[in-house]
Amino acid sequence: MDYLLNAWSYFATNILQQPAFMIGLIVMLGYILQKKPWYDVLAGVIKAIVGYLILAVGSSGLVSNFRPVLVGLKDVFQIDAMVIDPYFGQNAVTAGVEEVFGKGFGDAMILLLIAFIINILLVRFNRVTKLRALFTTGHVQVQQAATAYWLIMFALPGLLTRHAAMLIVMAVILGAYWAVGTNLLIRPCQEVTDGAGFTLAHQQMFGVALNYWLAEKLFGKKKEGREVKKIDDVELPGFMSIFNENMVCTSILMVAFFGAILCILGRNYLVAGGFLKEDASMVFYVIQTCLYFSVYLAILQLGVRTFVTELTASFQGIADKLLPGSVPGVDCAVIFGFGSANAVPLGFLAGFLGQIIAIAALIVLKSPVLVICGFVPVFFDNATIAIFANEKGGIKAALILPFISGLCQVFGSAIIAGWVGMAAYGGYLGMWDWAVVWPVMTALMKFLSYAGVVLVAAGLLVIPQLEYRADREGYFLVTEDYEKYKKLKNR
Ligand code: ASC
Repeated sequence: MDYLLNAWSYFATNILQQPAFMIGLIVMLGYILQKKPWYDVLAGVIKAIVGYLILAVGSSGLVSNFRPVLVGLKDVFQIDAMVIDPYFGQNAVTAGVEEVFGKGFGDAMILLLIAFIINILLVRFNRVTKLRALFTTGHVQVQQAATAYWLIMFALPGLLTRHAAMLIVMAVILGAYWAVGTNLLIRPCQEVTDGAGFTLAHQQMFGVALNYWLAEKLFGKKKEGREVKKIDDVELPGFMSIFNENMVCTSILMVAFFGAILCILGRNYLVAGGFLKEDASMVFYVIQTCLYFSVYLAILQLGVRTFVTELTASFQGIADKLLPGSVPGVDCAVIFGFGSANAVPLGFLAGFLGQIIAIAALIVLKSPVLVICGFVPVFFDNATIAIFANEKGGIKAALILPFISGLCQVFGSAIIAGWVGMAAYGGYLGMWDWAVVWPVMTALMKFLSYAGVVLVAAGLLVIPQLEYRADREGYFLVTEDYEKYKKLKNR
């Protein structure tokens, strides 16, 4: 038994939680199942791992460059607030779970394993479950397992003494959330990428699905046949046309907006915090810091290009032999390599504005829980939502929907983290699904107890059934043969 546990823990820490190696393993398995020669397998695995590591350099560069700036607002204005950010959320769980529930953090990792197995089983039996996607984004799974662990213990205190039952309930809910959320985004991803063959496995899956639908309903093609104006259709006149180029647009917007925040933080703060050298020029520091945004974004997109083709080509082996009709779910940043590149900075800034207004409202209303924007929700959620919203509803949707999402992230997180007691430990996950969907699920379980658990699990699992019923012909075709699917839909 010990031997098995050690092997599992080695696999979990080094592969399952490290998306680069997880993707490498999937590519290896996929190509071996396709009986490719060993050197093709090796080359594919290397490109997949290196590509993913490049993506990670881009995304963690963005986070480490901008997170201190946002968190600094808390110090400068001396507000006692929690930060909405997955890493702060995870720290809060590690710091508080023992004190609040008398339980260690170790179980959260066993939860991760069981939930992952449930995801695989749900996809294996997809003719019944109608679920087609595997969640592969390990670092996000760790953060989610930790938060779900807290939320469900809070909702069902009766389970605290029944260890096995507790883990099973948690794993069923989390595994169903992974399988249903990734599945919801299969068609939107196929449409935005023109059939690249992946879906997103991240923290705003329900948020993207809802906003994609809203974008079409509220901003989509009108009956009169008026075309939707997408971001790339906007022809800017005169000097403004430089904004049509993504790198220029991103850089100018960031210097204007983040530059303003850096100036509000002030030279003294930046020097004391070790960000700026005593004798360095503030002007050039601000310009350089803001331009790094474009740098990391470019790196991130290079990473996406490097690994996505390997992943989706090799996954065919898994879809043919092990999990028929399935697709891999990947990090939301992968979508930044598709759709309109300018949706990324625009969605981010619109969401940021929404968050700032929501935070101001919390302060004015004297909310007992105050919130500070975390970079990860404000950027990765809202930029992703904007790409999808732009596809269906054009530029208006790409600005308005992320703005509303910013409000949801702050208000939703303040309510749930205050209620379950995580705010006291300084952080909450804060991404869209965890600010909107999980609070609703937690409330159902808290108020209805076990009936709530059944309701939540059934509510999740019925979603793919409804999707299937809405489009029996196209449902499996959209992953199995996208060109045929397009013909069927007359695109
Ligand atoms: C998250 C998280 C990150 C980012 C990254 C985006 O939720 O924990 O590090 O988003 O996955 O690429």
